[in-house]
Amino acid sequence: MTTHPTTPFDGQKPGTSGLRKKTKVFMQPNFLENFVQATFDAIGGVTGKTLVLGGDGRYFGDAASQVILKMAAANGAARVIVGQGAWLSTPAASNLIRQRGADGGVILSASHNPGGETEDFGLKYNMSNGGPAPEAVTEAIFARTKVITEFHKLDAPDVNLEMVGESHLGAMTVEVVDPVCDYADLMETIFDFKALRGLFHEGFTMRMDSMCAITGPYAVEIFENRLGAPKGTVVHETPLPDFGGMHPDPNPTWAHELMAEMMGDNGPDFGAASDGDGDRNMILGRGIYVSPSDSIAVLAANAQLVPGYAGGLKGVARSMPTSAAVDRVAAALGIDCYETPTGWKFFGNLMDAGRVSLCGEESFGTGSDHVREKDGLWAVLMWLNIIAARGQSVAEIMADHFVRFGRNYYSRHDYEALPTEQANAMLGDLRARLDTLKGTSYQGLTVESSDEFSYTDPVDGSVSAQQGFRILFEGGSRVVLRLSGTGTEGATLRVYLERYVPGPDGLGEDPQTALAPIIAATEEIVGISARTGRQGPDVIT
Ligand code: VG1
Ligand code: CO
Repeated sequence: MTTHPTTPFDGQKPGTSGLRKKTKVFMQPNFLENFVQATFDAIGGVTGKTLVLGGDGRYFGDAASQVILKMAAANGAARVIVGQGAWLSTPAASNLIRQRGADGGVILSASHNPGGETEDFGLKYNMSNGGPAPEAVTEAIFARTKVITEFHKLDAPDVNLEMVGESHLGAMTVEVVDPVCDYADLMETIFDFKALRGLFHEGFTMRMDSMCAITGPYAVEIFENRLGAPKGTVVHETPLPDFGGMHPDPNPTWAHELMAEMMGDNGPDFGAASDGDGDRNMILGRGIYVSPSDSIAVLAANAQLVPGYAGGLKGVARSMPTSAAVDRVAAALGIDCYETPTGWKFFGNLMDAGRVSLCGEESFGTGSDHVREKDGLWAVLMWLNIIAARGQSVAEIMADHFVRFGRNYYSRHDYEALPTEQANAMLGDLRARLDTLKGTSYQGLTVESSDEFSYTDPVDGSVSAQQGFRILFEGGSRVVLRLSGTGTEGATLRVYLERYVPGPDGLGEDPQTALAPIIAATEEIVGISARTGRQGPDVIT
């Protein structure tokens, strides 16, 4: 018997990046099975198809992999390529799908959300281009979860995923592969590994904090084994089911150990951290933090120094809440710059159509068309390659960049786990008043325009509405507000603040100070503290 009756679960709606729930929700009988079957059904079945499977090593990933393998077999899949130990970073999974010409892939991760039995789990389906399923597909999956009556699962013993090699599950081949090798090889085709080896040989120092998540094995292989950085360059390098209790979100709040080392006396030349599934990155120099919105701008401005982009960039794209720093670089380079909704799934069409080479999000996500996911270690290697080519420190590169392009002071304020109704009411009120804001002034700032962002994909014409509120002030400052689509508790309000200073004066301020008038104006307009009773944000990046 491979067909099992089931009944729908509420709330299996994929968010910004797949379905994320408390691990115990996923562990309920049939919850995972329903979602996987709905996914298979929504993509037209998996008969005869090849899939890639892997995840970030978090709790329940191995058990979930066994379920998915048995379901793929019962649904007629021809082959599933699995990372050894059910491990694959998100960018490595994207690469494997593309390299092996697979029909799609299942990534088991809740990314930057903590892991463990009492924390979060997640599942995401990627398409044959290696990128996250677009909205039309995630909506079809959700629709299917609401009417599901049965799923298919083979009754068979677990597959050994600890050893590289092939085995069979019914008529399906299970191919266990080294999760690191192909990805590391891909990096060698993009970057000047010889120059990077030279950099470390000359005594350049680096700290890479893998936060007990999936990038550890990749970072050790690339930086220590292939590039010759000293042992110990990578810390928290062993992926653990609960990430060792760390919150694998590479930002100053959660990567505080690394921050302390980089800001302290005698810190390394360069520092970086990555998230649970390896698609995010934080970049630091000795004594300096690089805002992710600035990072994508610097990478775009210097990309031609990197072998993989020596021919120039096709174009760039950023998510709407990301600062306009990269727009200025694109204008200087004479290339297109696209503005998309939050979430990497919106970049895929632009990359497939050959319109953009680099993409970035303010949330520590940068990547390029080498895969169809954002890629944390790729960003680290981009920075290293640029440092090697320019022979300058991170601080020097940043200072040069601001002098040349001006500075987009930027910060994101997160209010986590707000009561959902309260957050919805607050933004609902803002929506109702949005048209009346134009011309009104707050803290000396006059509203130039305000709207709710709606995106029309320039490649396939699909429309994604209600993607965040934008309030633009005269002089180029702005605030953006939206609710997170990756949280698992209540509602998380994200407030994105930006102010442009052309220079040459005023380029060295503290961002929170530079943004203080916009923060105060936002409070006057939206009343976040007044309505939620919160004194301030939970996380500032
Ligand atoms: C957040 C970020 C978004 C990112 C998404 C997935 O989404 O803001 O930029 O693409 O996480 O990243 P939200 O809806 O919570 O704001 V990952 O590394 O968690 O897959
Ligand atoms: Co991630």
